[in-house]
Amino acid sequence: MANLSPIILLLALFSLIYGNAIASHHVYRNLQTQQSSDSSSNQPYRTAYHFQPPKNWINDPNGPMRYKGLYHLFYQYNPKGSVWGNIVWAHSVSKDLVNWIPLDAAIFPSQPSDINGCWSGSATMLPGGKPVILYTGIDPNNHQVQNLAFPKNLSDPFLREWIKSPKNPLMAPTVANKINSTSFRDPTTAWKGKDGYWRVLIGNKVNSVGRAVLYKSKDFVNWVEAKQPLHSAQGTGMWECPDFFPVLNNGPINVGLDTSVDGDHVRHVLKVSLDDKKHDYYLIGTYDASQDVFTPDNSQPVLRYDYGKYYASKTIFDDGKNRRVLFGWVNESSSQNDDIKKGWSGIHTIPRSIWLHKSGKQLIQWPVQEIENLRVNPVNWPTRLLKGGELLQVNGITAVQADVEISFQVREFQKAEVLKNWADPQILCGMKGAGVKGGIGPFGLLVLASKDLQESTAVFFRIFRYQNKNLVLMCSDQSRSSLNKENDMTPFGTFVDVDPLHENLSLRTLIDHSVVESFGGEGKACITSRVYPTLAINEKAQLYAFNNGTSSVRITRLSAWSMKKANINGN
Ligand code: DQQ
Repeated sequence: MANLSPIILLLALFSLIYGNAIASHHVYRNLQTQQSSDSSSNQPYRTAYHFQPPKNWINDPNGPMRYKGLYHLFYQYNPKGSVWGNIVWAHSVSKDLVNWIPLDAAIFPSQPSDINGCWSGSATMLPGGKPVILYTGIDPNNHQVQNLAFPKNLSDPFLREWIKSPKNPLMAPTVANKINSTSFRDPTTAWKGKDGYWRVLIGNKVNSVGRAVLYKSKDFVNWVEAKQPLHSAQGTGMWECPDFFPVLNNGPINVGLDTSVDGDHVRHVLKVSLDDKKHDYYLIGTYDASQDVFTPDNSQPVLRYDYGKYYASKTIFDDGKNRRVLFGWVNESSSQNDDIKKGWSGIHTIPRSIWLHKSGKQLIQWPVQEIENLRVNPVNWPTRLLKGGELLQVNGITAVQADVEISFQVREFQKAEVLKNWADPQILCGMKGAGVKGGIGPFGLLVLASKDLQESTAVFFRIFRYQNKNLVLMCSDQSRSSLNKENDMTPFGTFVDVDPLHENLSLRTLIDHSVVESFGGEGKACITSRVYPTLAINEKAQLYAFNNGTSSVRITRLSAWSMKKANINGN
């Protein structure tokens, strides 16, 4: 019962405040060990438990792998500034996917085939547990080509030094293959067929047709393009950072498969990062290994990993815990000028376990269990009713750095607003923000809120009646997250495939200074937002549960924790 201090505001007051608005090696040595001046007073937006280097620009996660009990994360990094450019593979290692040890850059321009940049790629474990990396190099003509690198010393668990194949590039655009030299990048982890050939996908486009070009090799050095791409889709534009992996059909939750596993018990996932939209889409389908064709259940990519800010992700099979883990990049929503001023740009999400939902229709994502080791000072509420117009403060936690799980039982279904015509959920979230009173909902959390609610980010549900069914909308509405209107504060949203008549509606939100990572319906829908409050910073940030509908809902669970700082950069 402790820590439950209700502040009951009249709906009118709530609406008044909140409503209406809706090079050479030594150049790259020690590049990560220099600390930025990131004391929380002058850097309120640096995160405490999300992955980010001390300074400068980062983007895509590259070549994640597990080797000799250590997780390796490489990532696209600009050693010289906080905007994209001069791209190398920076490198960190971890025992638990939460705390990281920074190492020197692993791959940086050093041969003609990558002299203008070392772009994204993936690691593959060869027989005998030998890791190799395939990555895109930018050659002297600014052509995108694929290169191979392997560890200098396999007995070093840190895999500090990487040697490049003298045969690079191994795959290149030529007059004969007619591949567009500026749209040919981001090799996947390779998988091995029963015929003993390795296969790898390279992202590509021909006019507006996005393609996953397939290459095959017996020895990982000599690669031959297959007659047809594994898959392609009209009108989708360039496919960046493809990822292709098997998932267990109807298997236990949180169990993953090695990338080369195939069989009747398996379905396959093809993820593509659509350059035109800057979102990660995935298709679930059937892989015919004899023909090397992937037939998705839906012809066009419609499902997204994350309906907020999230891109260029990549998975690995974690053989230590028998699970598949997803890494992704979250860009800033602030202006480039602000990024230059703060001296850094970009973070990664908390790594997520990923598996196929029992319906077979979608994937489920959940933060890796290890992140729970950062939880301290739990606050638990007893079951209670949250009436229409009620706002309850969650006391007793560090609201700027928290992990919150809340579940709602919906009642009074007759009060649901009727949705006559299908609408884009993101647009619906923009039209019907947290301040727009509804029937059932909006209800959820106000995070990173200032004392007077001038600033807050609302993560919430709203239930509609559509074609005689209950339709659950989930929004992450940052339109009032900051008094600084130069940030991109477009609200995000998606529908969640949960039937609130028979199930409680759950929401988990990871709050970390400038990132709000939310998981609705036990991982059926994810939305990541970047926010830059001016008032709700550090100890001034507050957390509330709210209901701005006319119907009351029952909070069946609220558990919240302060989160300790992770050790990410040796600090
Ligand atoms: N980022 C890399 C490319 C990739 C893009 C360059 C996706 O390899 O296509 O930094 O964010």
